[in-house]
Amino acid sequence: MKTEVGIIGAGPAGLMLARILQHHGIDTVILERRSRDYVLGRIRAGVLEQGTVDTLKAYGIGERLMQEGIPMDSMQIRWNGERHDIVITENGRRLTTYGQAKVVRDLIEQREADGLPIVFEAAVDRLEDIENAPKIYFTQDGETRRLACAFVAGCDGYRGISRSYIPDAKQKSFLREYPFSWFGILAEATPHKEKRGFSHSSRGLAVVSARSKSIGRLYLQVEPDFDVNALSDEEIWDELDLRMEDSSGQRLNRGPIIERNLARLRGFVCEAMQHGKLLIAGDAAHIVPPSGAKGLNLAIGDARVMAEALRSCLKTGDSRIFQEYTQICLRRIWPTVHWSCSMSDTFHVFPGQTEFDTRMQYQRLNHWMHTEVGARRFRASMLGLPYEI
Ligand code: FAS
Repeated sequence: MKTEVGIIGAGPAGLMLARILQHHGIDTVILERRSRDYVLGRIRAGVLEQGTVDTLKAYGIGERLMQEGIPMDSMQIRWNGERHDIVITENGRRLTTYGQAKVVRDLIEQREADGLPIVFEAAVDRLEDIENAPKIYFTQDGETRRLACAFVAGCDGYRGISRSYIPDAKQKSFLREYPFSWFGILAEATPHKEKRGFSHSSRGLAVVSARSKSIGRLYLQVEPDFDVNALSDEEIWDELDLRMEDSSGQRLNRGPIIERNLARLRGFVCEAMQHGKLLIAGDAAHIVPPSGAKGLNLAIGDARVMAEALRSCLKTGDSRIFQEYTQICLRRIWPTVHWSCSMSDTFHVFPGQTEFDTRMQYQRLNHWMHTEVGARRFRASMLGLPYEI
């Protein structure tokens, strides 16, 4: 097989990159190790920054997003049994709740409608000659096949293989593991208007959000290796109500829990995002704790820069953006990782945390909710940084 850009991974980064390159008339092949159903069934992110919404719309993937997306104009933050609201729209910019599974579905269905190749159940095993004439070797139906390309886009997530082909990736990688995980549930329960957002409680963080008008996405801070089947549905709702306690006395709307998963919390950045004709993007290069709801949004931001770097190389021979790819992406990655880690440091209860530590967390929450400069910082960070490209 031959193409201009070989893309490893059919997640948000790989699919968005392919869509933008298609717009510029650049051939791509996407190689995805999982099945189509598996990729479409993965429940992950859910909050889109305005920039992500605008990018999807700019490349013709906005129709269902406009119909089904739920605008999020304010957030509720709870701590010490009190609820505090903050408006998070600014100059027409806002957050939109629209599940990652729907973003991936829309991008895959559009690509298939355009008759463009996504090879599912094709696990990339190795890369060759990425300095000159890259070749991607992958296994499909037990056979090893080869894709020759001008450039390789490593969009294969945190556990993908592409980062390992960047010589200085190991020593330029920085990792922080948090001593807890997020136990996430999907529930057939209409999200309660007066009971949503983030809550800091002495029992640990809780997050209540919506995936649609009838499906709730809720999280509890748990031990790192928590057994997702340890609690009954009733016990989970009781724990969520305890942590979302405020003076209103209201409780969450309950319903059957249809999905349970566990996400480890870590912050990770690899400051080496390219080597030869290989560029990496998204979770292959960085991981943010989900507390900032930034993982998917950062992946889209990287895809925009990579698409422009490859377009200018392939269409005009100008390699300036290609050479600067890593630095341009890092200018958005580190501040976003910092914000997501600040949210994690503020809302979670850490092992051995003292009452003094808790009051420091209250102070930061107070600063964000009730000071002009703090609220501006909170709003700007939640809405996301502007794009350079
Ligand atoms: P992805 O991991 O989405 O995609 C990589 C793709 O590459 C996968 O489909 C994988 O199968 C494929 N692949 C890997 N190795 C391959 C190989 N050798 N050959 C071929 N294909 C290969 N982010 C938020 O913003 N908010 C959230 O609430 C949130 N919740 C999350 C919950 C969980 C459980 C997880 C795991 C992540 C969550 N995230 C969240 C982060 C998540 O949304 C990521 O940031 C996002 O998927 C990144 O997209 P990609 O970089 O495309 O990587």
